[in-house]
Amino acid sequence: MTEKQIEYGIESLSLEFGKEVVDNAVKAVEEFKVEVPSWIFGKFGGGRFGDYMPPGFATNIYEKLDDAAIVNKMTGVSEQIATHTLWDFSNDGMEGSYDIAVEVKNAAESRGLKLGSINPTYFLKGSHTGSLSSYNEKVRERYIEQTILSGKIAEELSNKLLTIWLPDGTNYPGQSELDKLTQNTIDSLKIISENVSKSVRVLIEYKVFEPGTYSTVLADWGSALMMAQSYGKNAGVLIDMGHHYHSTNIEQIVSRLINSKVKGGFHFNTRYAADDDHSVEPNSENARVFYELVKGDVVFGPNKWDLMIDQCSSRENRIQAIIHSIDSLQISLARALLVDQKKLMEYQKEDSIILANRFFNNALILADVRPIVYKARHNKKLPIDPVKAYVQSGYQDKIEKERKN
Ligand code: LRH
Ligand code: MN
Repeated sequence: MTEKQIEYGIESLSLEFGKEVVDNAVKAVEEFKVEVPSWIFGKFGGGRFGDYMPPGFATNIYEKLDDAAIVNKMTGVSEQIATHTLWDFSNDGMEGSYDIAVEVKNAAESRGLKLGSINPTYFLKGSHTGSLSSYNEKVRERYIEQTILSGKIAEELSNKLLTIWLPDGTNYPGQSELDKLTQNTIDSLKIISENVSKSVRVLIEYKVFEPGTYSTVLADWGSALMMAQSYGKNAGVLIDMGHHYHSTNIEQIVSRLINSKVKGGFHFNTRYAADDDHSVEPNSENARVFYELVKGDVVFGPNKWDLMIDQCSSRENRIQAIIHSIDSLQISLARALLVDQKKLMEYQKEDSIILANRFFNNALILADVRPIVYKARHNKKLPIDPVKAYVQSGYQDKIEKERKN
């Protein structure tokens, strides 16, 4: 889109939605930040179809930081990077190391990045009987230790955010007592909360199934909220877009948590089948989610939610995929900011259902907000189309030559 087209687009949107509303949306897109995961750039679990990796993938945390740095250079919004303790701060995938975390923090900062959420790793070797819920006391102790270390890293080396996702669950009825798994988890989290600084925010992530099939200890927002409340005031709930049954109204979960002033966070991605972790799509569901985040005033400011991307799908070019996700989130934010909430409320009060729905979708689905996103980038002297700019940057050729993989 040329500068002229962007100006025409802004003018047309201003005529329809109001100049102040559009200017405010441009400003919001300029200020928007989102965290990217280290694990999108490198090798992760193979699966039934072998472990194909696109050429040039990162082979260690330092190459992952190089890739995150080019994403931040192209988008200007992703200086914060999420890490996984046994993937990024460990030599053997069994024990996390504070000293390695210090090295990684320094390496991140030398690339204009900073450490974000710290994810203890509860799903590598030794987690087959579960982690914080395991019947095996030794196993629970090991994961409690790793979580306390991760809490120390979050407190002293990153943005004081610890995000906990447990793969814990069962595959057969009778395999484990369901209440015992819940109580073991509550007891483990209690020990953790007594040994991790209260200055550290803790977000509990739920997932409806996988790897557990018959049961999952943290299967829905309710079970995550229960654990957060038993952990303490500095805990909340982390919503991953791919962790729900189809037809689950995710934006309603967001509105409930905001309404109850529960601390929250997001792992954005897209799924078509199950927990696919694909690149974020600029679809109507994400626009409706951002409408609740904007209306709840948790995108910016003191009650800000922690907004992160969590994707790791195998076939596509990873760096293009994460830049595409950032673009889709900026588009979803701009759409949500075009909704005139006062006018919408008028339709709702007069019970004009279709008029309200059409008015809502006019902003969230039909409005072409690309001029708003492009103008924000232009104002920050950033590439108008960061995916295309990345392709033209020559970085991909460079890493494919250097990394020979
Ligand atoms: C679990 C999950 C969790 C991460 C992992 C990489 O499916 O969403 O957030 O720890 O992916
Ligand atoms: Mn996730």
